[in-house]
Amino acid sequence: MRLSPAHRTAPRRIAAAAIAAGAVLGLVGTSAGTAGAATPAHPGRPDKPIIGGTEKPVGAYPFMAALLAKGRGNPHDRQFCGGSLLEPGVVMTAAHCVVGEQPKQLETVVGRTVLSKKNQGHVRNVTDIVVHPRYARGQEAYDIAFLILDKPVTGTAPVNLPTAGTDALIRPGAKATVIGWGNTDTEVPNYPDRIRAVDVPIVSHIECKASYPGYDKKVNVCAGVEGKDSCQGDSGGPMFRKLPGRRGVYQVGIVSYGDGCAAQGAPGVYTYTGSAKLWDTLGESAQGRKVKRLLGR
Ligand code: 4AZ
Repeated sequence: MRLSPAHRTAPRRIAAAAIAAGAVLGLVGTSAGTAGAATPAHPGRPDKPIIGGTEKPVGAYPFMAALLAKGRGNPHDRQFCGGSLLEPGVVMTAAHCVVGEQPKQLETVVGRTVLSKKNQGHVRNVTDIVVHPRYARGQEAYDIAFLILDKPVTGTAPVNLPTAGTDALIRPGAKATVIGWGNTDTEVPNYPDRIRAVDVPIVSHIECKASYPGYDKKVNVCAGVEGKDSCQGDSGGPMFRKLPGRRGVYQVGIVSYGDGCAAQGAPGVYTYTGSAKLWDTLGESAQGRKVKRLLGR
């Protein structure tokens, strides 16, 4: 689901809560209004600012995944969330993207840049969806889930995760990057076919809690500034940092929610992937323990 009608009519509402109701169903079920956001009617304005970002060349983010509703239409119209390759057989995304969905309803494509280009990247079926055991619909925290793929994606370097419990990577003011095929326009729905990226500053927990009462600093991190943010359709995708002298990038966040997009005083909220509590509590379910073993955590 891209732009929820609830979001359009009630801009102060937290977007993720609205989305939790039917991430995929909005696209798979009927051709409801929400799916129309990415129909051929979308004008495509590549020069417009994700919000405030730029287009990226093919191959720039090999670990990036798109979540697609299974079907025969153009993948651009079927994309509803982002994700990232964590292991050859595991894609990480947001819980609100996939909660309540059946693996058969989705597929994922890893390493594609232009959604409509079917020859780009690696398409995989999903055999299992593992939602964090503490994620509760209608609430915001623990917004993380894992897709188990039918076949591993080999020859692609997965994204790195921070060592759990080391918060050095989320120092306020540090520069991170968020990528996706989400809405690029704060006024009208505009979903790009080519991936976009924007650099966003990490925002302090204090500032973030002031904007969002449901914010949990143990498992969340905020980023963004007026004009630069993730938006609808970017959910589940990665926010990451490039570290000097280190190969690859480190994913510090998963796009989770926000109050609108790119507005002053309303940074984007991310699931914090370096959170010790997030990974510890994943072990509270049998499925979560399985994922931890798969990831060697
Ligand atoms: C969403 O609804 C969404 N500005 C994603 C990111 C943000 C807001 C909403 C952050 O998917």
